[in-house]
Amino acid sequence: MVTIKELPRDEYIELGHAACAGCGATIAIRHALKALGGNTILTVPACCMSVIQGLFPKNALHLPVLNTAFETAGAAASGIAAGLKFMGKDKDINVMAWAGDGGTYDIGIQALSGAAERQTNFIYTCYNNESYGNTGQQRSGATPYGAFSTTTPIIGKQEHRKPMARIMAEHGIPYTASISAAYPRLVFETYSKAKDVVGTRFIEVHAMCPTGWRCATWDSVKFGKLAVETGVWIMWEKEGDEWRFLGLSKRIAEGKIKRKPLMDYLKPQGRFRTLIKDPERVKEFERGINREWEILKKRVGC
Ligand SMILES: Cc1ncc(C[n+]2csc(CCOP(=O)(O)OP(=O)(O)O)c2C)c(N)n1
Ligand code: SF4
Repeated sequence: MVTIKELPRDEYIELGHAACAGCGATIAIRHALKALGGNTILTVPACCMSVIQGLFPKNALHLPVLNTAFETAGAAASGIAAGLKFMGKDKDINVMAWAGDGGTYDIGIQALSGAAERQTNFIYTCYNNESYGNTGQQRSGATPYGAFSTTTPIIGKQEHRKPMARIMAEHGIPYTASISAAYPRLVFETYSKAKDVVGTRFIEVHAMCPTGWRCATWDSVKFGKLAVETGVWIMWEKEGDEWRFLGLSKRIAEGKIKRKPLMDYLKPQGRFRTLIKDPERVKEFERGINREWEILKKRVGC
């Protein structure tokens, strides 16, 4: 694993961006861009990242950015990739779509799935803060079972989240990863690897969002890590036909460490305030997580 000292000093997102304190998406893009470098064109659909960039004419990103409509990240990135190919520049310039979970799991899945099926040459990042953050924390297909949002019943979401990264892996694309912004060195390594792959690459980054998760900004990284330590968020990659667990999730899968108690993660977050009062619903939350572990273990072959 790369050491902190070995990380490139180049910064492509400047201080003074407009994210909330403790925003995981910002940690993730900082380290993803350190890996991809300056020869990168970004496309960003409507989401927190459209705001994080700053207000025109200022921009915290040192890269060309095509800000686009909510549902179009996959289509916009396909257009940029086609243009670069026509100009013979597709080998020198990375194309990356950077979209939220609403723009990926829900409204953007059609354009993304089409682009993946065509094996379009680009990286698609879904930074998953588990709600529609930019418009005030509405529920998305990524919001966990039992979490409160402004469009769920007071007792929280009634459905389990969609396994988006697994759905993308099953498209047969050459690279898929599920990682967390709480581990920036792994973010850097994942994008360094994805950079050299040709074709559609899908990376989902679990992105801590203290505003939506209703937790302390200074504990943001702690909660990102707790999601992995309790097994709620699973880190893995699929390279070619090979599935692998990553980081701490690998050690959990191999039985080298035990998952921390689920309540360590749920209890301090305001969005789970009503869920934790109902033991049956906590069990249902856990059932959903265990189901995903079992499916992934079969894919990995352990
Ligand atoms: C067609 C359409 N519907 C609704 C909106 C309003 N809108 C802008 S950003 C956003 C939420 C984006 O959520 P997500 O993709 O999860 O990213 P986040 O804001 O959480 O970063 C919505 C609903 C829009 N721009 N276009
Ligand atoms: S609402 Fe969440 S994802 Fe959006 S800028 Fe704030 S912390 Fe980041």
